[in-house]
Amino acid sequence: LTQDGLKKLAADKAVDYVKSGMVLGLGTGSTAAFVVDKIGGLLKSGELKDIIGIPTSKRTEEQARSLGIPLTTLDDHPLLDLAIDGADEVDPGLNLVKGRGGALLREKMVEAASKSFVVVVDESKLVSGLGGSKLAMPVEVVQFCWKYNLVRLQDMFKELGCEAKLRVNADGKPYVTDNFNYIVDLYFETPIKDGLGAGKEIGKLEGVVEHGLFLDMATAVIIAGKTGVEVKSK
Ligand code: DER
Repeated sequence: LTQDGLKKLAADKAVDYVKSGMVLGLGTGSTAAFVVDKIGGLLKSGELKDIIGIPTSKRTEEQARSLGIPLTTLDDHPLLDLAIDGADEVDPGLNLVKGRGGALLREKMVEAASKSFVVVVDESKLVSGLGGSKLAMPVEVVQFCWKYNLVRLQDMFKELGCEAKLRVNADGKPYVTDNFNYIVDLYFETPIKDGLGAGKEIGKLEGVVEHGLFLDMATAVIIAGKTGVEVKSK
């Protein structure tokens, strides 16, 4: 099975948790896109009814709209039944790194407002410690003096061999999130030991809007691997 095949397998399993009448958080990224596709199909076939979705990004909103999934917002539905989304890293305690797709702020707002939050990943996302993939741990920062905050973030984690980079588009211009902010990506040599502490410290920095550590938020993680699909829950 290709990685996409595994993502689709995890996505299909997650949709079993969706019941008619639910208010759903719709995730962002390639795995979440399979979930949104499947929900659209079940609504069309009538197997699912009375679903209303809250998208976690403009691109998920567009995908959901094109599938005819009725949409709402946190303003009108501050409590959701279930959110389903992908992740970039999953540690043994089901803590996550998310945000490489740039949607971390809206994802965290929606997923924190959901009674259940089911994560869908292929086995390549499993890590022993957060930051362990040596890939980006994103932090959303205001555009104003973004460099000042990039330096403060890099210094904060210098013992972990952290390197901070402003996320840019292919044309070299800064990536701008749906919320008109920038993203500073943190790359760690050594994984983060105390995720809770790290999250708290990052959150204290004035001008930092949100970070990609989703700690103690997932209620279940669906992992698709060579040997099949496994569900890990809290
Ligand atoms: O950016 C995000 O948070 C995405 O959900 C990401 O974590 C997973 O994206 P993928 O399913 O395309 O790997």
